[in-house]
Amino acid sequence: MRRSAAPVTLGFSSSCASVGKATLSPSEINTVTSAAANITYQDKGCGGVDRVSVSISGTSQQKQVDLTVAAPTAQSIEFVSASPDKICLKGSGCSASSVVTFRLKDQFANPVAGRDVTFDLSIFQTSRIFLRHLRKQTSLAWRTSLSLHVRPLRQFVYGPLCRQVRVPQWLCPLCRNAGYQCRFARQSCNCFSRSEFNLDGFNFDGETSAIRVQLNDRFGNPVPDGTSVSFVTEGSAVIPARCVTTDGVCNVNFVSSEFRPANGRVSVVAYAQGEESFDDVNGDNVFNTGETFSDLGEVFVDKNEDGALQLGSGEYVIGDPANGRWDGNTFVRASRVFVLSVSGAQPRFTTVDASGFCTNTPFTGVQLLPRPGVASCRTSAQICVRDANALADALGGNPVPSGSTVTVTTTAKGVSISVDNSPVPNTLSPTVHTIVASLTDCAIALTSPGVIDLSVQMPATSGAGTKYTRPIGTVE
Ligand SMILES: [Ca+2]
Ligand SMILES: [Ca+2]
Ligand SMILES: [Ca+2]
Ligand SMILES: [Ca+2]
Repeated sequence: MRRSAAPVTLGFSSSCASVGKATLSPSEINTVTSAAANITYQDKGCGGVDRVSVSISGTSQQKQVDLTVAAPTAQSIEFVSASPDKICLKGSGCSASSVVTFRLKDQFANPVAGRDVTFDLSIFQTSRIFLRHLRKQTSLAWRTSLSLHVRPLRQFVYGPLCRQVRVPQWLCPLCRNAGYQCRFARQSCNCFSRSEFNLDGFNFDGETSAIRVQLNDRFGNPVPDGTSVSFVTEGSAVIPARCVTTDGVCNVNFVSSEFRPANGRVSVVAYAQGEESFDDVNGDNVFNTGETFSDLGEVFVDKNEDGALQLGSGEYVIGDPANGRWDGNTFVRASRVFVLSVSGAQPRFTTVDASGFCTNTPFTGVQLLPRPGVASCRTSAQICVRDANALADALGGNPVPSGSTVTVTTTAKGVSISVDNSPVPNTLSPTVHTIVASLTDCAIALTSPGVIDLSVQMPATSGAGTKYTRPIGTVE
């Protein structure tokens, strides 16, 4: 530009500067008294050829120069979105694929278009999760996206694997929800365990039995953290009545209190959202028509322990009747019985049948007759110990509280006497105990006969616990 006779104002602009991909500094020079006007051009991801214009203010005088700017360097990749933001195994109740979008950025945080982006999912790619596109070019919107698919394969653990294989953070929220399954069908599941079966709870409030519930998915792996488990009890209380899992497990307590069923037997059911288990005959990890499955019906508290729902007796909790179809979104459940054992009254003693089971026949006494000689210097008898709750007989009766100790003594001389199965274990049934009388010296007869006393020491739930002693026979 020729030198001007008088000061003028020059304005500078460029295509890239107008969209923020370059700066011109200064963009205007007010007074030009020298032959040249200098400005600084700074690239901010322009790329290609940028036309820089200079014009004299108030005139139509204008000049352009084309500046070749090196293409921007992609410096970072930014996660934009995943839609949907959760993927599941096919048939697990949500989409099995998701479109994940990224933005490629240069050193000035400007989007970079027209570049190939390669995606890699490490071990997921060929086995468990795969990508529809391994390479895509960023679009004019400077974005690229890929489809992420879950392929159900054996032994795939979404959550834990996400952590194990160092999948980028953005993927982890996707890798949840493999469907829940607690293996109730074969009744072999340890989903619902409790620390005490027969609590000293009929006479005392606040006796607790710790409940532990574990939920596994169809691969036997923990369900996602935060899975909610609800409890409904026939009597006493489960505190809290709901818990959420961590590593597939949550814990609550069964606590003795009113209401107490007259027979002391309290059914508790735990339930959670889940799927019906199935026999995966073809090994593809999804349910296929023709595969056998557990067709779950309503969730109910089986108050009378008959294994069936009686709608009229308040057993119903939630859910629909069995429908003959496999359901991927229903309620899995497990139930257990807790016994509120009586410790405030004399236990009952009944006989034991030839198979070793308790009968309801009162124990009327036994004569133990140990005699010198190998065969007979030792003799035994069995007795059934049950709590004072006679109403429980129809259901097999109630045991005394776990932890109760059973002991025998005798006034006979020249003999020792013992009883087994003490302390009373966790059980839902009355306990069978074998009383053994052995001559002190197998070659020497009893010095004198005597009475056998059997004692049941109740647990020290409140104070020392009551000790009940009764004669049950003689050693002669
Ligand atoms: Ca299958
Ligand atoms: Ca069903
Ligand atoms: Ca029932
Ligand atoms: Ca009951």
